[in-house]
Amino acid sequence: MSYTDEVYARVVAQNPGEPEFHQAVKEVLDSLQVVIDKNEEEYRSLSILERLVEPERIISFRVPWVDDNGVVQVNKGYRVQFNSAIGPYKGGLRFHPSVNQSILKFLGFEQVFKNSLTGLPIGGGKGGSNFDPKGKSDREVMAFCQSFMTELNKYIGADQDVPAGDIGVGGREIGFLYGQYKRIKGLYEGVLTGKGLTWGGSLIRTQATGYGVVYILDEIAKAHGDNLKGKTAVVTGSGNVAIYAVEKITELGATVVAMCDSNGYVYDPAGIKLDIVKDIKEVKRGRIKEYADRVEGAVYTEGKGIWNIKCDVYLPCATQNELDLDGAKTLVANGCKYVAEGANMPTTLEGTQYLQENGVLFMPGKAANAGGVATSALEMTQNSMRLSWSAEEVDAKLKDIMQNIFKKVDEAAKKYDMADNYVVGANIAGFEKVVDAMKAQGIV
Ligand code: NDP
Ligand code: 2IT
Repeated sequence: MSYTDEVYARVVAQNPGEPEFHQAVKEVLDSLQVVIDKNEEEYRSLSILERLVEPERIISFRVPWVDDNGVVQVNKGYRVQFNSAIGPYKGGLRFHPSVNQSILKFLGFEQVFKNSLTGLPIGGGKGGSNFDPKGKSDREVMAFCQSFMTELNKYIGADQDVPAGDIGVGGREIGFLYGQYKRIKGLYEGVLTGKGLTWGGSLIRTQATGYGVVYILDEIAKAHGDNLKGKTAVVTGSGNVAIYAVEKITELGATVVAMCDSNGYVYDPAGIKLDIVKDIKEVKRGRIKEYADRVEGAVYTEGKGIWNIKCDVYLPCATQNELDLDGAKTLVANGCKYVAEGANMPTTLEGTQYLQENGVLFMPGKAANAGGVATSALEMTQNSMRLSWSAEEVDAKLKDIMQNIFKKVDEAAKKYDMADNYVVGANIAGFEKVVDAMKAQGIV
C-alpha cells in the first residue's frame, strides 16, 4: 500500500462517523501522491502525513442560552485548531443546525491548505455551533453569541487564533461576539475579522470571497484565451459569497440567470437583479422565493436542481456536497465550461472527477474562495498597524493575491504534468509551504 493510502485508511479507521472529513482528506492525499512518491522515505520517517491529518487541538463546549419564551436552550460549540505551522489559527465560525465535528474538521483541514495558498502567515482552524440563527430574534442571537464567546475567549487571541464568519455568521454575529470578547478580556484587539467598519473592520472584506472567486475565474479564462464577457452564469446560494460573486461577474460582462437557497431556486432569464436579492437577503433576511414575487419574468422552483439551468459558468457558493455526479453530468451535457467553487467542497469527489474528465475547467474551493480569508489577513495587518486602507487599496491587493494563487496552482499542476488539473495544483502548492514549516519546527 502506498504511504498516502495507508494514511487514508488510518484516518477512516480512527475517525469513525466523519464522512466529510474523510472526503476532504482523500482528495488531498490522492493529489499529493506524486509529491510523496519522490520523497517517501523522508516523509514517512517524519510521519508528516499522520501529523497533517490530526488537528493540533479540538475544543468542544456547552453553549447554554435563554430564548424569548424564557426557555433554556443548549447548543454544542467547537473550535478546531488544525495547524499553526505557518501562523496563528485562522478560519471562520459556522452556525448551522448541521454543524458537527466531522464538518468542522473537514473545513479546518481545507483551511490549512487554503491559507497557505494565500501566501500570508496564517495557520488553519474552524469552529462553530449547531445553533440555527434562522428565525431567531436579534436578542436571541446576541444571547447565544455572548454565551458562545464566554467559553471561546479562553482559546483565542490576535496572535493565537482569529475566527471570522462562515455560514450563518455575518456582521451581526461578529459584532455580538466581539463585544463579549472585549468585555471579558478587556482587550481591543484584532481577535475576529469581518468586523464593522467603525470598529476595526476592513473595507472589501464583505465582498472579498465572492470577488475573489471571479478574479481567479477571470485568470482561468484568460489563460485559455477566453474572457467572461457575454457568458451565462449560474451562482448557487444567496448568502455572502454568492451575492458578491454575482456582483463581480456581472461587472465583468456575464449574465447571472439563477440563484438559490436551501428551499429552492429562481431563474431570471433577463439577468438577476442583485439589488433585489440584497434587499431580500441582507436587509429582510427573507427567502429567495420572494424574488419571483417581486420580479416579472422570474420563475421560482421549489427544491434542488439549479444545475439543470443551462450555463457556461457554474459557481457553487452554498454548502458542501451540493453538486453531485448527476448534477455534474447535467452541467457537462448543457455545455458548461467553467466551475469555480465559492463554497467549501461543494462538489462531491465523483462530481469533480466527472467535470475534470469532461473538459470543464474546475477550480477547487481552497483556491477559488481564498480571497475571503486573505482579506481577513489584510484586516489583521491593518489592525496591527492601527491603520485603515482604502477600498481601492484592499481590492488591488485581493486581486493580486488571487492572480498569484492562480499562478501557483497552475504552475504546480504543470510541474507534475497535469496541466489544467487545478485540484492537484492547489493541493500540492498549499502542502509544500506548510510541510516546509513543519519540518523546520521539529516534531511538534
Ligand atoms: P451565508 O450564510 O451567507 O449563505 C449561505 C447560503 O447557502 C444561503 O443562501 C443558504 O441558504 C445556502 N445554503 C446553506 N446550506 C444549504 C443547503 N444545505 N442547501 C442549499 N443551500 C444552502 O454563508 P456564506 O455565503 O458565507 O458561505 C457559503 C459557502 O462559502 C460556505 O461553504 C462557506 O464555508 C464558504 N466560504 C465562505 C467564506 C466567507 O468569507 N463567508 C469564505 C470562504 C468560503 P439558506 O438561507 O436557505 O440556508
Ligand atoms: O472558509 C473560509 O475561508 C471562511 N469562512 C473565511 C475565514 C476567515 O478567516 O476569513
